[in-house]
Amino acid sequence: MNDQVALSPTEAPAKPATRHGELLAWVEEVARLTKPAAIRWCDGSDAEWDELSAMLVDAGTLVKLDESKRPNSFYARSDPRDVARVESRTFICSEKEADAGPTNNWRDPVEMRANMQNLFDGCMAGRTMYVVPYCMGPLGSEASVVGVELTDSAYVVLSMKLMTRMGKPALDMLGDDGFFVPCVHTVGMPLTNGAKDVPWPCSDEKWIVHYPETREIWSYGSGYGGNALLGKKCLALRIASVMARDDGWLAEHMLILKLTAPDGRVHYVAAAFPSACGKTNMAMLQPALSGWKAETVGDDIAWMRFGADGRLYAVNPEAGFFGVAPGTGYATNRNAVETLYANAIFTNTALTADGDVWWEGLTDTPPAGLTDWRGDAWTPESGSPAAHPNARFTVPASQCPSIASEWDNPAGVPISAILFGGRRATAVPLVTEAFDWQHGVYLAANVASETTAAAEAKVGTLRRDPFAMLPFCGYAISDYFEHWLKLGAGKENMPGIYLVNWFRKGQDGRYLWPGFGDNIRVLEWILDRRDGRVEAIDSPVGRLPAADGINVSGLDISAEDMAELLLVDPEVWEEEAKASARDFEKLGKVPAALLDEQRALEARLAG
Ligand code: GTP
Ligand code: SPV
Ligand code: MN
Repeated sequence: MNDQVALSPTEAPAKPATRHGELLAWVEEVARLTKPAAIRWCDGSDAEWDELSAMLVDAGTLVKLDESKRPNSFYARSDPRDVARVESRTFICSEKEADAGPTNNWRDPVEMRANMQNLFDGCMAGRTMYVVPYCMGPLGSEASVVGVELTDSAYVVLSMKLMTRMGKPALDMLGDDGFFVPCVHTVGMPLTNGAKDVPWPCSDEKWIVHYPETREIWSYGSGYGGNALLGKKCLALRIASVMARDDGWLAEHMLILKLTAPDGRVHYVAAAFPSACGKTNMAMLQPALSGWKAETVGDDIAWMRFGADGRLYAVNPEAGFFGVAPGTGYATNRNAVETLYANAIFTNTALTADGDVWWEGLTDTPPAGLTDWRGDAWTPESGSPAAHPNARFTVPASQCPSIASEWDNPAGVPISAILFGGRRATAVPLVTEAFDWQHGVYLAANVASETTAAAEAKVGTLRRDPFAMLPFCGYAISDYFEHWLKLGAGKENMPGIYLVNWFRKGQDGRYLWPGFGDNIRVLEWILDRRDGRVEAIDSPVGRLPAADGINVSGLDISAEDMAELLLVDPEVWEEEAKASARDFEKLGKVPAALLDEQRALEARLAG
């Protein structure tokens, strides 16, 4: 029998396939508030996907791509005002303001709840409320977390099917009384009095609201990924980071990569770079050095816990990739392009005349007859990009040609090295090894990056983004530093910590490092360090490769460029250290150990 029901709440009782009393009561309560025309329990089946995608094609939300070119794939154009995460509208509503810390927007939870009650009253009128059970992490694993998202967006339902373990298996895992994170999402455009729908409903008013203590999420007004797919940044990072603090683990904005050396040594690394700074690319890296093999475990989020052997093991809680499209091509990321052969949703790319998608960087020359992300005819003379810079693809991870066989293993993979990085045109060397765990935490706390199109703010200005978690830490960042310090203190088997920078530029404004597949050269050095096979040179900021430490065989790079990539300029670093000290003051009560590191850096620079 089919478990799906599409019934008006006023009609015969809906028949959800669960006897979870708390869940049933909560769904009813939210329906009473939001007043949808119907409730539908999603089972995650292919039949459900077919039905909802056909419905969205009829509604004009999705365009079906040419079945012979890209089977079972769809294209969406968002409202131009709904293209990225809205950090200014993201709130952490902890009971105490100090627990949200100075880098999060805080509101009193009591006031916020009242505000949400008003805002959500009748917000789903004329729409279906979908009940979307999903699991972050492998099904059946004790370390996984079940969420249930109530949403009035079928686009969100389809995206959740690609990005998570969604539907019946998640509901089954929940049982009759399991824990789940309640997540309520609306596009914030009720269809009252028979109002006509639009292809991409959303609201000018946006609220992305988290209650960390009670592990709840409410999201209003946006259909964009990070604002609307609540399992991702809201649950797997903001709420999970709080759970991780409470229970002694880590929820991080990190890719997970498996590397096999030519001699068969296997290492796993995790890497945190801010949004649109290269995680997906590194997760799918195609090694430029022969003999190396790279496989993908995760591209955006890592949950890390200690194993019985005292090592840190990482799990990718997601089941799909929500990746930046522009810049993704055969030359930079062949694995991503090949992952996208079918069963994908593309949002805000350009559409080709023959029913396929295109974006800057997919091919060198754009095909003729493109329609841009705004829906206008586009030519290279149009003066603006055909794809929005934050255009994204959504696709199952299992389709990736480089996916590692252990990618959905509940035990996770043991991490040898953790990399941090950002877009730094100046100052920061290609790679720096932390002296020890505490120094590594200091380096990570000082990650800064030139901003990208993944969030609403201006692109290209340098901002401090500790651990690449600034927009995603669900509690006070100073407490988060403390958590990291404690977690590694006195432990022998901790991963090494490395600061990397693929984005250093020369005087002439060009990137000094080729990046992408050539990043294996840096990874080789890092893993050789882990295996005690290569020396490093102490500098005031950390340990660096020797002048000839990075394997550049087969690479066309001048000795001058290489020297500049590894340069630690004392004058520049005097300024860097001052900036770090200034920024620490903005981060709340930074742990004493990091202030010690700050003074130690200043002392080494004064030398
Ligand atoms: P989120 O999904 O927003 O968290 O981003 P991400 O960190 O996964 O970023 P992604 O890998 O999608 O990279 C975004 C942009 O960085 C793309 O335009 C890439 O072309 C560019 N990029 C990635 N790796 C490199 C690199 O090694 N060198 C240079 N120069 N650019 C890179
Ligand atoms: C990011 O912005 O870091 C992303 C995309 O990975 S989103 O899920 O929208 O946050
Ligand atoms: Mn991300």
